[in-house]
Order: sequence, then C-alpha cells, then structure tokens
Amino acid sequence: MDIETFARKIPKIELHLHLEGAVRPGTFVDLARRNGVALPAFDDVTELYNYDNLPDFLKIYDLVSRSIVTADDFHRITYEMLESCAESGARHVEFFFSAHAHQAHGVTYPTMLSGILAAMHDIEADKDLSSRLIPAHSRELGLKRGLDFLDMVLEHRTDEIIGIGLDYNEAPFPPAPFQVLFERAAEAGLHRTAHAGEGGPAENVRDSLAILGVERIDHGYHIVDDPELVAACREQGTFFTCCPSTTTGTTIWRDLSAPDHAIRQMIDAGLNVTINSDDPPMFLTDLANEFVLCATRMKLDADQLKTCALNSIDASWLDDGVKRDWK
Ligand code: ES4
Ligand code: ZN
Repeated sequence: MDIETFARKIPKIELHLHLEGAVRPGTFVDLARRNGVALPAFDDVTELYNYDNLPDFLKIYDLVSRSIVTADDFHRITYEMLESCAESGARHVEFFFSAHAHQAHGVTYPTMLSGILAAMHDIEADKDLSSRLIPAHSRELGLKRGLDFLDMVLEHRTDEIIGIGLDYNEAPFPPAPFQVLFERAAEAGLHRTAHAGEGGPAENVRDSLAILGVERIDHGYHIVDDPELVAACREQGTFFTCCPSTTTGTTIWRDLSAPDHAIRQMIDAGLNVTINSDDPPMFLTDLANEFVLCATRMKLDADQLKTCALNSIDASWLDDGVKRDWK
C-alpha cells in the first residue's frame, strides 16, 4: 500500500476540532440565508476563507457561528461534521463548541445542546463512530464570564459532555488568569485542555500545564523555543493535539515541508503528538488529508503516522477499558 493510501485508511481519533469551524461551505451559505445573516459578496463562498492570521480567521468563524441558530441547525452541522470525520477514517471524535458565539445572538445553551447531542446519538446509530463534546471558553472573555460558563456547563451536564477547553486569540490572553476556572472544572470531575503555544509563547504551554493543570495541550508549537520544557514534556508524556493545515494560516510555520516546522521538530524530539483537523472546511481540508499532508509534505513514514494515531487513543478521554480494547 502506498503511503498516501495508508494515511487515508489508518483508523483515527479526532481530538481537536471546532464544531463551528467544521461547517461545510454549502451549509454555511444555506444557513446564513435562512437565518438572515448578510454575507460579503462572493462567487464561491470559499473566497471568504482567506486569512493571514488567527484574528482574521476568528472574524469569519464568528460569521459562521452567527448563521447557526435553531436546534435543527445545530443537528445538521454536527451530523455533517461527524459524517465527514467517519469518511476520514475516524472512530471517535472529541470536539469543541463555542457557546458564547451563539449566545451573543440570542441562542440559548439548551437549544444548542439539544441539536448537538441528538446528532451525536444519530451518528452513533448510523456509523461506527462515538463522540464526546467539549464546550470551550473564549479566553478573550476573561475569568468572570468563564465562571458563568462553567456554571452553565455543569447545570446542563450530560455523559457526553466530558471536559472544557480554552480557545480564541491566545497572544494577548495568557492562561494564568483562568486558574480558578480550571480548578473548579477539575473538582467537578471534568477533563481539561487549553490552546497554548499557537500564537503565544512556550511560557503559555508551561503555565497551562503547571497553573491550569490541563491534561493535554492544543497546538503547543512554540514549545520548540524552550528545550528544557520539551525535555520535561517528553519525560511526563504530555499529549499535544497538533493541526498541520491551520499552522499554515495562523502561525509562523507556514511551510509544512520545512525541516524546522514545529510539528516536525516536536515529533523528532519524541513528544506525544496527535494529528487533528481544527477547522477542516475553513482550511479546505479534512482529517484524512491532514494525515496525507504529514506523509507527503512533512515526510512522516508509516511507523510515525501509526504512532501519532496510537497516541490519540492514549490522549483521548475514552474510558480505560475502551482504550485497552482499541490498542
Ligand atoms: C480557535 Cl484559537 C482557535 N484556533 C482555531 N479555531 C478556533 N476556533 C475558536 N478558537
Ligand atoms: Zn483549535
């Protein structure tokens, strides 16, 4: 089997995907029209998917988010996203969603949850795919709103809701102020992860681990600037959810073929890297294609692809019994 076919076929787990960033272009246009959201002029909607940095990307991401309003809308985007993951070879998906981006436009949290959870159940019945939900707090909103967010998550908690994330623009919003939020989430028995080291420094990776106590790091790329932290994370077996395509639009590592690309350096340093798709249609990719890019552009061999796929079993928040069965 050639490496590209292997990359497509290998069984996968998706651990870093934002629901709103995974809306198909045709679905985005349809929902925007139905819900009266005005879009800039375009011939093909993917012309809007043109960003040179994370803040620019987040503006379009918020426009997509505003187009998703009813429980049926949430069902549709969740079902379609999970269907695309299944087509990429995913067996399990743990995905983020940005409640505040819809609440800002009058949509209630129970409305969002009812559509999302129903679609998760439907896909489990239709395809061999399990999934779990990670509501994520936008760091741009600060700690106080974060504590309100946690209260809301706990009030409407179900078995599918397994943890919390911390996302949005990292550069001006470091992790340390969110210590209490993450302590309370841990006390409530929720898993914890945070975006760090994507647009911010290695210190954000260290502080997310040491101060927030996260169980995995989303991205983590700037760790390569701090060899001591690399050594410590290798020793501790820290898991990183890396996303090749988005590095080319939101980080300083724009060339996946470069030998000093951060993900390549992290793998060469022996860190526990997993491969994920972040906002797949908005970066014109899917999970299978991310594995293909690792093979063809980053020149990972079959053993390295397999190691990344196996890492994602350990990094997942599946029950220990399920993890054992899958290995
Ligand atoms: C995001 Cl920080 C970040 N990166 C990619 N997608 C996102 N969606 C929300 N925050
Ligand atoms: Zn992300």
